[in-house]
Amino acid sequence: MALISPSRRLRRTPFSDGVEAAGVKAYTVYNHMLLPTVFRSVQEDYRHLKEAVQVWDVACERQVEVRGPDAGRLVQLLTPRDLRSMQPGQCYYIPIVDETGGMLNDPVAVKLTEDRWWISIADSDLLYWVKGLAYGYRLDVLIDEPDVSPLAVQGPRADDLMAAVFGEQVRQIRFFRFVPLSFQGRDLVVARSGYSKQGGFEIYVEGEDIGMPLWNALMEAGKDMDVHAGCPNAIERIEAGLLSYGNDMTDDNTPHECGLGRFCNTHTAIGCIGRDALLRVAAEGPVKQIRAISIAGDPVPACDRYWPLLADGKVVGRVSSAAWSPDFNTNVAVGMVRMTHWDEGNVLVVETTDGSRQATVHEKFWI
Ligand code: THG
Repeated sequence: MALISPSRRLRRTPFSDGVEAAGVKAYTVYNHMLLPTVFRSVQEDYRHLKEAVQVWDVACERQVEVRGPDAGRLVQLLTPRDLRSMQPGQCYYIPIVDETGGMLNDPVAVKLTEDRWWISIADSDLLYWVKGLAYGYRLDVLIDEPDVSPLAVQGPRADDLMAAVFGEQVRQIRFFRFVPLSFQGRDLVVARSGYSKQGGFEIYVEGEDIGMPLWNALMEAGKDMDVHAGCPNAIERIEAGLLSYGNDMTDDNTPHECGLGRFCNTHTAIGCIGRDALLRVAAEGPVKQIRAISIAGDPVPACDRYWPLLADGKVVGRVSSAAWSPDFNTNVAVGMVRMTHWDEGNVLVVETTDGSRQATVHEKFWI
């Protein structure tokens, strides 16, 4: 593919200088911002992520900050996940739906205090929907995109690296919890979370001026831990079944179709905009759903359009993401499959960009 022209619209991040110095080889665009996709090669990055520790510029996971007395009420309008038991210091993965139950985003919600939340968004312009609801419902809230840029530290040695920079207390942080920790005299939110299954943290870097100082401190402290710049890895995230909004699902899909029913409490999520629509679809159950798919043969090309899934020559689904997995010695993929063909072991045909292959449906992802 040709190169993408840089411009101001395609935003740099507080860590871009470090990313470039580390030899980034490719970017994608996410929330109108640069997101690295390759450093050494996708396969070398994958191996290193599973064996060492990486620092990821995920500043493109922008925050929608909701602040004010109606903040909690507004966040509950957005999601069918019941937020009543959520405490300050917790993060929740929340599907966000429109009035039809269609997915608008699948962010991580960060509850800072009762009346201050961050919604750490996937790739869609959620800010406008949130602002529109606040205005339409005349809520007492302020909504903006603050100067907050997540930096992820992921991999089996993440605890050691984070302890070297932030102190031993990082080891006590529980999954999807956060604590404020000091770096150069500034308190930063540090959560145990991240877009991989290798373990690690996300630092919500508040103030772009400390972006490079923190990046450099992590690289320096990690010298004897084989630290390297990394990024969300296409292979690992498919093995893990971590979904990518805009790729694997859109506003055409309900959370149930996405396999996110476990993050919905639609009966008790009073206020949720899509509640009535979701109660109807949840009663019937979805007729298609996200599945892990293995694709036979040599490594497949990048999946940059839907690949039809066929049974007896008829379309019964589509593949939306795929990659060669060195650890499982097969192509791993994410697909949406009709109910008639979604059972474990079902054998289908996938029409990839370079020809038809055998595809097998699985009920569980690989890791
Ligand atoms: N971290 C933060 N913001 C984000 C992402 C992130 N914004 C964009 C994108 N990623 C949002 N999508 C996801 C998808 C999956 C998860 C988090 C964000 C995730 N899922 C785990 C799982 O499904 O196993 C755990 C969910 C849970 O148990 O609550 O982590 O990565 N800040």
